[in-house]
Amino acid sequence: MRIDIITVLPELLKSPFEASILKRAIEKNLVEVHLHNLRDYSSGNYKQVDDYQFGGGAGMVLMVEPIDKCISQLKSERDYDEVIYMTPDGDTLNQGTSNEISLKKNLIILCGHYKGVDQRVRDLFVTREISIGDYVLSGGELAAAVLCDAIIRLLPGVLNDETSALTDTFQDNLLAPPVYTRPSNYKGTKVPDILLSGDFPKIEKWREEKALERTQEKRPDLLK
Ligand code: 6GU
Repeated sequence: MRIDIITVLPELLKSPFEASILKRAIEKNLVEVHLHNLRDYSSGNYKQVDDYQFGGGAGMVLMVEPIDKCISQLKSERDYDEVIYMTPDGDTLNQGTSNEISLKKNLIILCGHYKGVDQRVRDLFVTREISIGDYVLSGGELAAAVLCDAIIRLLPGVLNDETSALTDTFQDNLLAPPVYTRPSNYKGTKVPDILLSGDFPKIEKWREEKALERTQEKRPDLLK
């Protein structure tokens, strides 16, 4: 997979890809992530990428021309499966969408800022609009990092234990069951006996029951 991220704040997006699982995925060549500073595609001496909105009103709008230039440049180099625009009025990201996007080869992710982008960007270039929840962030960068994490960890070979993404919370519309590690008795609070029993069919059944119980209690909406 290759991900090209277009942003006015590339610095904000560097560190998530320089640590832990995402870093390792890049080092193993399972994914390439390229950051593009929108300002590099602006014309004129002032490197302008945003402007006031027609009709008046507070807040700046990202201009269509620099975004067109950047996307056109990328598209001249390879075919893209999706141009994803990160915006609070997009479709809310969930595990199903993450699974689907993780199967794509080349993605462009455009980070919104200020009041967003000129509507013509959305009409002309964007194939999918994604939000990460019903709250407003200062820009699409942190949301893009969330999306990238959600999809990259699903790529084959990224997680050490290949089965571990399959047992994630949400992967079967259930929350994950409780987990424990040593010590088996911490100041009198004990790990459930069944987990120490070595009876794996029974442990599996216990985990399924607990997952269902937890989902019923915390997220009954997932069971509908
Ligand atoms: Cl994708 N962008 C911004 N600016 N705020 C958000 C968001 C995206 N998703 C939730 N809030």
